[in-house]
Amino acid sequence: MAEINEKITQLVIAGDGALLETMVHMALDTGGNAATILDQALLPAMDIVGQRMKTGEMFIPEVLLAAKTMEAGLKVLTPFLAEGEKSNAGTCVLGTVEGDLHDIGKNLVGMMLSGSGFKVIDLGINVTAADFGKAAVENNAGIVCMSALLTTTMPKMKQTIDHLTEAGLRETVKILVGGAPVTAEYAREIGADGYGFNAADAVEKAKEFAAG
Ligand code: B1M
Repeated sequence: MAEINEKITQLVIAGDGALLETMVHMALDTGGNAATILDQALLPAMDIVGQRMKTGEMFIPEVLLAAKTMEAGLKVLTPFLAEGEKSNAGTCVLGTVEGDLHDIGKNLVGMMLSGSGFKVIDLGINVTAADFGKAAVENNAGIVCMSALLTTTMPKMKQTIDHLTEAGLRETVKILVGGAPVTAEYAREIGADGYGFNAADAVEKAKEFAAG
């Protein structure tokens, strides 16, 4: 299994979506666990891509291709990852904050929340504070979930929380934040109700909120 995982990692980095899908199917067919394939093959690939991006070994078009390939792998894994209980746990409004186009982690969070019985209103990327607020009201959401991947866009989380406070929504809406540069300490500082280290942790926090 370690060999297949390593091959999957290399295919994401190389941006070979077709072969990657075949390999992920093969990994599942030979008894591989979806969460393990995610943790040990797909996520490490994006870490390597990130390092190479930083050192200038990979350029944006190559990173984009790797990201698309990662998404193709995630699509294959989705039905296996999201097979949690199907209760109606409540409604979450989810999005990547304004100015930020990264959506792989946010999509993963959405998928796992759905799989755990939450109704997920996914607003996509580059979501403004006003749009988070509007969607929370329109959907009577109990949780607003924000993702940020850039240090430069993290302050948009605070801006959104301020907006929700001004709109009088802070009594009824819990706020959950996450993303690679975000920490539990930062979440506390900006007045969020919770921080998710990863998608599974985000679901745990959302369940705690729903339980009251
Ligand atoms: Co960008 N990028 N990128 N990028 N990119 C990073 C984030 C970076 C760390 C790379 C690097 O330099 N090492 C760096 C940020 C540096 C910083 O801010 N300190 C960076 C940069 C600089 C940029 C640009 C500025 C590059 C440029 O144009 N010069 C640019 C910005 C564009 C913009 O957003 N305005 C840019 C662009 C892009 C692409 C478009 C090419 C592409 C995104 C494609 C896409 O998302 N569809 C991309 C990618 C792919 C990355 C890396 C390589 C991978 C991100 C990823 O998908 N990881 C990334 C390096 C890295 O993170 N290692 C990088 C996999 C994903 C599953 O993890 O999103 O962290 P992640 O989600 C995790 C947790 O964080 C958590 O759960 C998930 C795991 O289960 N989580 C939550 C996420 N959201 C959550 C919400 C929650 C709870 C948990 O509750 C609500």
